[in-house]
Amino acid sequence: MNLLTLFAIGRERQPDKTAIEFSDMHGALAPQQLTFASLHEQAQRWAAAFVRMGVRKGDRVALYLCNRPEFVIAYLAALEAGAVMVPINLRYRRRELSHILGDAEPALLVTEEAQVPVLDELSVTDLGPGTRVLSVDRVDAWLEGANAGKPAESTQVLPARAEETALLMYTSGTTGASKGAVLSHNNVLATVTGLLSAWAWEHNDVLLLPLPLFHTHGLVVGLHCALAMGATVRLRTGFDETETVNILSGGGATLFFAVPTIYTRLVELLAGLETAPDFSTVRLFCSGSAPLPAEVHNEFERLTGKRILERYGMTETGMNFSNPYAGSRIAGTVGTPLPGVFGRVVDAEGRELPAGEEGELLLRGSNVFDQYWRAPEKTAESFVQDELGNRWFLTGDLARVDPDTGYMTLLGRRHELIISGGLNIYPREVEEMLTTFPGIEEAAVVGEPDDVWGEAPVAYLVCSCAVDEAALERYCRSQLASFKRPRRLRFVEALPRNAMGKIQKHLLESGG
Ligand code: MLC
Ligand code: AMP
Repeated sequence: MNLLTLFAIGRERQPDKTAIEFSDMHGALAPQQLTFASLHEQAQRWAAAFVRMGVRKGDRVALYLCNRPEFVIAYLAALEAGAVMVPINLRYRRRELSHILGDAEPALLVTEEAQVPVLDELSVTDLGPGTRVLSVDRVDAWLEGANAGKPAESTQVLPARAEETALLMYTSGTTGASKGAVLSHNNVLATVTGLLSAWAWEHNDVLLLPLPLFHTHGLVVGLHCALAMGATVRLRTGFDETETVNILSGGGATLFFAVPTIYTRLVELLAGLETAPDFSTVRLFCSGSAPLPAEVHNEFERLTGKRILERYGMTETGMNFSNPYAGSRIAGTVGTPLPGVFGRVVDAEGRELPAGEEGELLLRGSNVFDQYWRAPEKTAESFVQDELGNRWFLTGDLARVDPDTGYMTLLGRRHELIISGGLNIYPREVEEMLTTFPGIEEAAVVGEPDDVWGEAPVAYLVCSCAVDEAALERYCRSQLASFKRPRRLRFVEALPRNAMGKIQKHLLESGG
């Protein structure tokens, strides 16, 4: 079994049914509807072209695309060609792109015309000599060129084995540079099959998906489950409050998956309406990727009568824990392990702790990735073996299991990490960038609570001369994805340090 064989089950159930219904909230791209059969047929044509362009088994195919049907076609085509798909966050700028492209060395970078200005900033060395760039907006030209007059049998590729790599997904690293999590077909299949049963997916489900396909939440939890089940995805380029409420109250979706920031914004909108919209045809609202505040959880239920199901996942592991589909969904918890996932909470010495005590969460199961791409040391640091020889992944998440309910609560992170609107920001990366700006001698970035984003990065700066804040903001925007730039700057004489000289960030976080 590989991902394509799983998707074939969904497709063959009703080939003429709509797989993807797409519309662009910005109006730049035309609306589209694609059946399962036509999605498959196009993916095969693209795959043949990829192979003829030289893509070989195990090669990387990077996608730098917004949510659009061509993302799905290119992804399936990459798998059909035996390649590994590398999704890239569309908000990444030159520095972040150049790191990923240099590390993954993709044979193809599939992109779109709207990204040309960003890609134009890349030099030949950023791109690498072996990377060919294709625009999905010029598909006819390269499909014709690649497929002209060549026999179809030359493009046959052996089906992937379950242990072969399907995805290389970059996650921000504690050291500043992002690292690629190598996910096999088997890893992703474990999450998908676990979720299909845990959340009672049905083939007549319709999922409204505003989340980006370049992260696990949109890609694996959303798209993969729908393709496997033969359910329809209403794919959007982003989140629009009004359209979302209209679709959900108009019977246009049975499932809605989102990050807490989206629920916060929905609650704000719903609270201002005179009559509450009727969401009775939506059978499941899910939240994940960041902590859902209990207040938002309860307020959403008060306004809609629907209780959100919160679950917990990671790029490296897919989905791990979930509140129950049938049963009590407890605010502030992520529920119990999904089928086939094992978790244990350990102390600083790695000893397993009883329920009720707080420690780091370790995970194992078929869903857990095997290694970071070309980073054996990072991989070695990220796993420990128990007395039975089982290999456990150190999640870095601090957790406690309730002794009565068995539900887990996440309490924070062992490493510094800011989660803003479901997107990860590692302070170290932002600090390193800030100190390359003239006049900034030292920088410390901390997360501060934010009503909408959950957390927002704030920079404490020690400067040798006056810094032009507007110029610094422009610099940040040119160097970093915009969501990572500090929302506030605080100029200080010195950063608080302990006797060892280590910056004491907790003093900054409390406003020191
Ligand atoms: C956008 N902006 C953000 C931001 N998203 N700022 C901080 N944090 C964010 N997350 C900023 C932009 O930089 C821009 O700033 C302004 O907001 C408007 O941008 P936009 O593109 O119009 O924003 P919007 O469409 O409203 O996006 C909000 C959002 C989006 C919540 C829909 O952030 C989002 O899709 N988040 C989810 C990401 C996700 O899928 N994470 C899952 C990772 S997987 P300016 O100044 O330029 O105007 C994972 C594992 C698991 O974590 O368990 O799922
Ligand atoms: P990423 O590296 O982008 O995949 O983010 C994974 C991290 O998101 C996890 O390690 C958690 O810290 C966090 N996360 C995911 N889901 C939840 C949740 N429901 N509650 C709190 N944190 C979460």
